Amino acid sequence: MAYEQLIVDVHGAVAVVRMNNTVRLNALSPTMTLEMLEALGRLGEDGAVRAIVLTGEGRGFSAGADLSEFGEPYTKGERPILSLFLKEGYNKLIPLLAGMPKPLVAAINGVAAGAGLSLALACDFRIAGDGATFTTAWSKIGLVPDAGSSYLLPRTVGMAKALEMAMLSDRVDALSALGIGLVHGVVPAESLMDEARGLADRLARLPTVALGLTRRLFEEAAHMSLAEALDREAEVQDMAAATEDHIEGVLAFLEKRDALFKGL
Ligand code: T3D
Repeated sequence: MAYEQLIVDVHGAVAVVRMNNTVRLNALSPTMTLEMLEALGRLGEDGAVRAIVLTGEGRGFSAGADLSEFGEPYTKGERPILSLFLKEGYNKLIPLLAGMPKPLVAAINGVAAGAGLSLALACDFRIAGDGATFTTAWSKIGLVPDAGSSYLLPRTVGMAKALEMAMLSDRVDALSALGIGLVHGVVPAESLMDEARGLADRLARLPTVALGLTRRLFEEAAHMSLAEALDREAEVQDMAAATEDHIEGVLAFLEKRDALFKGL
């Protein structure tokens, strides 16, 4: 399917989704947000796709909300009700990513700002090119973190670093991002997509249902007591054990061969 501000390619079991609004560093316009909802919703349901890479075209990953439409109404003195857009846009997109039943890899090729940072945070893995930078950006325009960053950023880098990033909105370079646990790895820019695809290929060969359930379990356990988490693990383990991949994994171990997982 063709999109205006998104490029979607599927190679084998891996889909690569590229944000494509390069003159604005892939700022999240309403069009792009809607297209991402459509494309990622479809890829999430496509059983042949077992891992997804999210990246940006050009020199940005995503500069966050597209501010280009804000100037005219603000100059006229109009005051925005941003919650309306948030509820229809990011508040659907972020749960779609966070609840994806297959792994997501963010290949961060350039700046990730504001809601663009949130997109990366909602992925399971973040691999940065060595020129990538990160900024919360919100405080520079008098806003608070949204698109899930109030939740995801402290859980990723810890409260102290999250508050520093959110209040100062300084640009964090790729190696510093690695140092605070914001990204899983930093690679030369020219090999970023090979590295991200390589990781996605590896993830796509793993038992997809168990990976999706693992993410869900971690998310749910964050709000539970240990006793509740133990009960939930038992329930979810029944779901994982009902998959063909579980049987294959155990038989492969016993037969001393590599498992061939099908994502079923
Ligand atoms: O309802 C709602 O939408 C509220 C939701 C809010 C969620 C958010 O994400 S709020 C945060 C929004 N994002 C920002 O405030 C970031 C704004 N951009 C920047 O601070 C800088 O551009 C960057 C740090 C991201 C990158 O800096 P740099 O020096 O590498 O690039 P640049 O020259 O500033 O930008 C290049 C072009 O992209 C430039 O256009 P031009 O001058 O070449 O025609 C710039 O205006 C444009 N651009 C960058 N970010 C945005 C943008 N255009 C629209 N919206 C943007 N967010």
